[in-house]
Amino acid sequence: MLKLYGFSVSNYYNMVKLALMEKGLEFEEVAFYPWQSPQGLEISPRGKVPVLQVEQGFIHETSVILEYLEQTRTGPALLPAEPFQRAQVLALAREIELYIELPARTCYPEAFFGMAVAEAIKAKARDELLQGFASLTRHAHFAPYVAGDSLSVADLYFLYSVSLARAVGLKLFGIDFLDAAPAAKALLERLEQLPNAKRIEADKATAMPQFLAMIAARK
Ligand SMILES: N[C@@H](CCC(=O)N[C@@H](CS)C(=O)NCC(=O)O)C(=O)O
Repeated sequence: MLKLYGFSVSNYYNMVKLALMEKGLEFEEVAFYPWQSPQGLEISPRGKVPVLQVEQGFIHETSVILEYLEQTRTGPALLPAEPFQRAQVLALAREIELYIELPARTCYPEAFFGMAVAEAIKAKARDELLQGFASLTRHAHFAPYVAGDSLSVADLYFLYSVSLARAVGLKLFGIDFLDAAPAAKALLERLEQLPNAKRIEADKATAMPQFLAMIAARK
């Protein structure tokens, strides 16, 4: 059986978890904090989650895991089979990761974990996020999903990255990055209501206290 290694507070972990659930695949969750041991770093060289264990071994990097699942497993498709259409969806997912997730992530310590982030880092993140959201609203379809009429890998990134980046905007900059994008706001609300997304959110809420204690111990 597939095994998903990581922790429920991780937004990247939850992207893969939602893909597995939406595809109706059986999988087991394995609590995993790769930075804690040399064995962890053998499975995940950069110490990140998620990692997927399959028959032949381990696969790390969310985008790679998602493509692997698409190529090897059954269930509702989260990527088009046609190469050009597939590239369009993957480009949207990549844009969300590079231009929204990564700048927002530099502010997570202050937005979510009670630690201060340097003003220069916050200013850079704010600027990049404004551009990232402008780019997303120019390129995404929101009709009704990010890439068109069906749920795709781009929606997984959208749900789990944009929600956090939006919270960063509201908490640190007093900006709602989705203010100019009502269709995007509506999609976020709809995705949050997916039964599987609600289960994932509940698992995250359960895991949060232990995670915060671990962060405090690492400080
Ligand atoms: N490029 C990685 C990024 C994954 C990532 O950043 N995971 C975070 C949790 S959301 C993590 O493992 N952080 C641990 C750390 O950086 O020490 C992917 O796509 O899977």
